[in-house]
Amino acid sequence: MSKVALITNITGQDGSYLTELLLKKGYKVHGVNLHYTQSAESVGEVQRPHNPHLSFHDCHGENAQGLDDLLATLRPDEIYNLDVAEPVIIEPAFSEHPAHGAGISALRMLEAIRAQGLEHSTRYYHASSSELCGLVKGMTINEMVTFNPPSSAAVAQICDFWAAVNYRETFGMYACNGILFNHESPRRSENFVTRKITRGLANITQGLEGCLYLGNLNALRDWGHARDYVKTQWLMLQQAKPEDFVIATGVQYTVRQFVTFAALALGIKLRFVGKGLEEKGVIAAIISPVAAALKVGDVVVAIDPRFIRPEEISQVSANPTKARRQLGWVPETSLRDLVIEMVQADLTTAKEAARLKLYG
Ligand code: GDR
Repeated sequence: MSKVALITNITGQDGSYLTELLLKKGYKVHGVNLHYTQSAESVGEVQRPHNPHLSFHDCHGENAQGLDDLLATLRPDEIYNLDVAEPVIIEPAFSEHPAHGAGISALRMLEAIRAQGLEHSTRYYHASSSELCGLVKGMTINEMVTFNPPSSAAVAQICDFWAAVNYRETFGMYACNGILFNHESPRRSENFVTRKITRGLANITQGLEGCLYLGNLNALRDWGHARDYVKTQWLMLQQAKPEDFVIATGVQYTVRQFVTFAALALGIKLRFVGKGLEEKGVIAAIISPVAAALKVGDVVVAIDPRFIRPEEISQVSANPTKARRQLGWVPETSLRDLVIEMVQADLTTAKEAARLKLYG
């Protein structure tokens, strides 16, 4: 008998990769979007509704009865709640909206599991993130960290995190949290800096944009590939007992380094000149014909203060030892390969857009 999995936010980046992983493992996968706030593109296998092992359900989190009915019908072996409050604090005015109802959906899901008498048969995964750790400056994050949420969305995520812990300890449920550090891919939304960079630079090489405007180039992040990270979500539900895990590569890079790697993947050697708001990324050499539209000395990266966050989490490093030891997980994709994959995907799109512009 195939196992049955229910995935919330199935059309997001992680939902789509997790769906592909579970389908390969022979699961029957059911998708539901509890909120419709996420703008991430619908991708991969999730775009192919004809797959007989993949079904979609329309069930808003606010409609608790709908969720109860769904669980009663499906009786899923595993639930992956990827319905996270996304902060995306680019400008302060945007920082409030993502918190709406985020914590409630975790509690509703856990309560719905109990209401259907599934608390000892259904395993529950919750997608927490390093955003919870917030402004823990100069410290390495492991599973023992004290949270310090830096945004309303992170406060909502804390509610989700403790809901899973509480139901595990109070009702003996198999519920666990993955504290995932930044994980990216060609399916990442452009609200995040990695995709903004790869798409922006790819567009620049094709003459579709002139300059990429960014915020804090010194910000440090631990970036992994989303495809690698969803494997840990599955692994967490296959253990003898439920626990929470920090998932990261353990290595940090600056935004400036990510830009440099992305430019190199497009055949451009960048040189950064100037300081603070005046810093610019200038083309020092063109080493591949991809960037033929450009010339040495062109400014392709500049700072726009609107993208500088009022409070920056810049020094949070991760310790993923527990995941390596207990889950046997190590990230398979290097940052270099992640950057190349993202750049190649965006370059293909940019070339097509440039062709349409030329002939369309
Ligand atoms: P983050 O991701 O906030 O870490 O949250 P994001 O890619 O948005 O920012 C990473 C760093 O880049 C700096 N930055 C910019 N960021 C954006 N978005 N746009 C810019 O122009 C820009 N310029 C510089 C930011 O200041 C920041 O330091 C992600 C999300 O997935 C969260 O949900 C998750 O909790 C954490 O990762 C782990």
